[in-house]
Amino acid sequence: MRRTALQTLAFGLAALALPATVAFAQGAYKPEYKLSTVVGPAFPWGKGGEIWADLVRERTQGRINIKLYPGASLVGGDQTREFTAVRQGIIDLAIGSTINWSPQIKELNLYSMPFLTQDHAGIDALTSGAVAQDVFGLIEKAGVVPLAWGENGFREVTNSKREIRKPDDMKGLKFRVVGSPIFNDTFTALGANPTQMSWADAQPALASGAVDGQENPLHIFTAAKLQTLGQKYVTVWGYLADPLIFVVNKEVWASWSAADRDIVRQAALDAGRQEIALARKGLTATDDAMYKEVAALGVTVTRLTAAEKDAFVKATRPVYDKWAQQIGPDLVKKAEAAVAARKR
Ligand code: X2X
Repeated sequence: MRRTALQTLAFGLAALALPATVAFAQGAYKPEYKLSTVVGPAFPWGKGGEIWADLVRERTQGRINIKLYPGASLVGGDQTREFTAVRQGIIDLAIGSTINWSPQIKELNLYSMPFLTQDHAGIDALTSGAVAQDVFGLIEKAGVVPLAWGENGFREVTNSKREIRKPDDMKGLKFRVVGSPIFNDTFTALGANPTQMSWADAQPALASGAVDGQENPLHIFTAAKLQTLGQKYVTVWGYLADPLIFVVNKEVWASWSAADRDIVRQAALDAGRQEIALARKGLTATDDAMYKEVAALGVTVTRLTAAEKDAFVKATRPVYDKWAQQIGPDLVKKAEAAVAARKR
């Protein structure tokens, strides 16, 4: 029996649909996708993770179900192993600090160069345009899909012993620092004794007095209640702010439909914007409520004059120059130009 034109068309369509079905089976969606962050939703960073997960769940009608794993718990709290775990697929998605991923991508140390920029406009200049494009290119080359930027925030130095106004005040103090060697260099240049440990280990070390101080954004200070761990002195020196990067494992990314990938990317951009606003709340020229909030906890908050800050800039300049070579002079020059041209 001869087929009608309509039957031929229907047969053809069914045949076309077949490879699509196979492709769908290959890219089967998991019931749950694991999202890693270092801190939870009580902090802007973790809140950003919650917002991202919620937006994706809503906009995909539950097709993509993201669960937040704070405390870098998927890598046993060792935040410096997070990036590798994303690459390997142990972690599906992450919002990671440039500091924590620097051991794998040395160029991310750019954001840890002391006093490269000291204001939000400068950070915006380093997370957009040519610099951001280079950095995302490096992350992609390392085998992970970068989607959007967030921000941990300007990191201020705190301790239990005394007010810090000049580099000399740091002499002999023990500081917990994060997992990239540039922090050892910076604190050593200032005459302090740095010791590297994870955030999970930092809190007991502060509580027991094994270390005298640490450095972190004030939103981390208040949410983690560092004043209850003996931290009585905060110096606002704004020597660097670690941006956060929203990423997805490559295979997971490839397993999603193009429409779902668009949703996940847009949700990361939206969550990133909201997260940055939370991270800057109370820390701007027009709203400095956060400094008062910290002072109200009985903490001495020291805001340096430009001349006082300059002493720290000078003392850390050799570290800056050394790391500019390691990071790559071209990228550093691009970053300096972007900061100089920033819109204020
Ligand atoms: O460990 C820290 O200090 C923290 C929470 O700020 C980071 O993960 C970079």
